[in-house]
Amino acid sequence: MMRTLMTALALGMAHAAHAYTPVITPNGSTLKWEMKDGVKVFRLTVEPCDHELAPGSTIKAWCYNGQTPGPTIEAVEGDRVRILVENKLREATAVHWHGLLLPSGMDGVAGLSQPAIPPGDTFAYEFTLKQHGTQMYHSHADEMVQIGLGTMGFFIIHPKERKRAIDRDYALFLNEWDVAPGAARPNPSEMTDFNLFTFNSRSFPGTAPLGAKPGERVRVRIGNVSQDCHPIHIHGHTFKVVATDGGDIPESAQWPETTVVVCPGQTRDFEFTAIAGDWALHCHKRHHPMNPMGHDVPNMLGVDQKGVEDKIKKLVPGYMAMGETGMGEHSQHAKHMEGPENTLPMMGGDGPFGSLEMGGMFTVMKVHSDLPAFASAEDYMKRVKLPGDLGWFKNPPGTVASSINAKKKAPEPATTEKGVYACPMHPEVRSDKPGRCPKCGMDLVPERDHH
Ligand SMILES: [Cu+2]
Repeated sequence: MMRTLMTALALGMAHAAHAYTPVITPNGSTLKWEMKDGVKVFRLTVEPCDHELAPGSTIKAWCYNGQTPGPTIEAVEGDRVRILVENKLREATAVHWHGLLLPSGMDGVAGLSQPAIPPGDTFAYEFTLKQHGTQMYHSHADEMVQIGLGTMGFFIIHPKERKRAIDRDYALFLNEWDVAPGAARPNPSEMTDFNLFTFNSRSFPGTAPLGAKPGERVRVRIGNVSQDCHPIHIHGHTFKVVATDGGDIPESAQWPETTVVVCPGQTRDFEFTAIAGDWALHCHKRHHPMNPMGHDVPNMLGVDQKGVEDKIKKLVPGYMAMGETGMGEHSQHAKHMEGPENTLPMMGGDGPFGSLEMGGMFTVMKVHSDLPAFASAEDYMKRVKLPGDLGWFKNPPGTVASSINAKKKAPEPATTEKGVYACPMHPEVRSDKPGRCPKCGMDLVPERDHH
């Protein structure tokens, strides 16, 4: 508790009164509430909205408060909450509080636990939070269509007192969509064949990075109400899954992982100590860090297409024979070949060393010692929106893979990260050579090893 408060102060969080580190929902927001007679009152409006998946592609989704995922509800165990849900759809709805322990009549299943909320009406849900953890909310009326179009969000309940403080707390909602190239309306009838995969309803290169400083304790919460299980993988770290939507996992039952499978209807929280670098964080199914146009393409690997291109160009102007040496060239797709309007290229974003041949469920965990200070979670969500935000890691000299052929050797970046050794207890103490921490006398360890 004390350390959390101190962390909140150290981070310059505006609400130092929080007994917890506020959750950041990258590319999303946190739902504001008003205190009325000891009850935290939240307001959700379900309505159609235009939602940008990434620059260049906007879909017609169904949203809470104009966004998908809806704003993250954040509260504390023991709170009494009232959530007013206004229905601005043209069909009935209901909101289910997924994983919450509450009275049956507040569970939000239209027809089972309550009458559906008709268009134009507002229903009040009210209950006391009897647990803590990463829970979700989503539509529970015409589920296939309403959830398929984006009606989902996080419901995060902090414990009254956290046993182990966390410095950074992030939440990523998984979803997948079927949007025909050139179209804007996701097809909610699709069962298996999706072509857009998202973190917080954003596809790379539209995803905001997650930031931390070396040595900080980071929690990442993953929620999923899509059609598939997603193995979420982070590079350069090992982590422990510390909680599920059912509650905390006792420390004796946690084991190290680098990938956690999150299936529909599940949440998983994992924690790790941040190690300096720019680290990929993505779904490990090969088609999920990928955008449309990677779909149903004929396999041209190793096929000699000489002559074919010229012949087809006479019939289809602008035709390009692709795929002979691989599909990496698709990352340049948007630059040299027009796709249908409102369609993301199959892959491609700019990284510090060139084109990043990724799309979909892909983002970057940026662990930088010079990470800027943020006034609040809201401040982070406003300022950090795209992969290039927060800059790129300055690699220490001699730590970047490069050609062994002197002639082709790429020059190393001119600037280098200062300090490769850090104190295990005081991550702010950093040095470019081994030594002792002036604060506690412990040996400084290479940053990679100080878990
Ligand atoms: Cu996946």
